[in-house]
Amino acid sequence: MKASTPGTALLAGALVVLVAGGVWLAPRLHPGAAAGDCDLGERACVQALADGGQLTLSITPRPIPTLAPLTVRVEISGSTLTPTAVDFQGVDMDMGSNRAPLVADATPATPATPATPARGADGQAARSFSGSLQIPVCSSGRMRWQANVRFAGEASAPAFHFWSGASRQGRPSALAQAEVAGGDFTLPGADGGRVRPISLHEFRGKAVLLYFGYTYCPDICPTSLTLIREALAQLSSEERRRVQVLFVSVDPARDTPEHLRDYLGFFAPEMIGLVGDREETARVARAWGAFYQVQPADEKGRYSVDHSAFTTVIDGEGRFVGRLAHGSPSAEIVAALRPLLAGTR
Ligand SMILES: [Cu+2]
Repeated sequence: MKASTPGTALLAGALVVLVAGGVWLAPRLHPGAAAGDCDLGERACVQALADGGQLTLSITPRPIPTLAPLTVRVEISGSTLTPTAVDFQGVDMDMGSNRAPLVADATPATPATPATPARGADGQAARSFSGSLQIPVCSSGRMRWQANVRFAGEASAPAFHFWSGASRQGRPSALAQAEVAGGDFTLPGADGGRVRPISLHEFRGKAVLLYFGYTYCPDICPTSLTLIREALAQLSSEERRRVQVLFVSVDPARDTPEHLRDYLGFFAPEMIGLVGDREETARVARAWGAFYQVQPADEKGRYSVDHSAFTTVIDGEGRFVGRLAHGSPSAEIVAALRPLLAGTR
């Protein structure tokens, strides 16, 4: 289609208005870039709005649970804007689109005391909205999220941030303990060019790092594997021979032993990938305290798998030693391995 000159001018004019409008809207709806510093995982966060109003967003329960529903609550006062939804996005990794639609809370009929309800700067009663959703997790460790409140008319407030999992201050110590049944297991894996059943007990005498993940994982697994690779590089060749990394796929529908071998070879050739059927995978994960949940596929059939992202440390007797939280620096991984390699435990 070819636009006439007046049509083009009109379009250009509309574009100028749109851009100018956007420029005008942007600073007005983004008055507090520092709002992102408020951690919703710790408290309710407040933002000033363009029209002098005030927006408060809170999430319960806290600490933010994993794989459990969240209730979000938006309170707005002194503003004509109407919030319609809160969009949640993973900051460290793309976890898809997660929207909590907001429904206006019923206005309290008669305030119990003359002082209520809360009033905004202009003296208008605060309106409140709530919704709930479940945010996916790919980590039992902390994971950064952002929340954007959307308004009718598609405008959205700047991002609020929060962390799921452990709080910002309380990062788990290097080796966390857990109630783990553990035990031997056997799953198909690629041993060089040959696929065969591989058992944990084959690695007696070695320190084992056991990780549950999947090769399509966009961010969390590669991060963990990179840190493990860095840790392995810090060991002497003698120490390194006595460490075995086992990567159990939580995505048996897509991962194969060969695919895992090629993927893991990128990080360290001695890592072994194991992939069983659904039941076997679930049994091993349960025994070692890992969890995962396959998410619904999008229209193109793509899906992600939420999963715990700690690394389990197992001693030379096949016993649980502890867990390294996701993102543990390589030095912490080495520190967890050294006592096992030295035979001091
Ligand atoms: Cu992953």
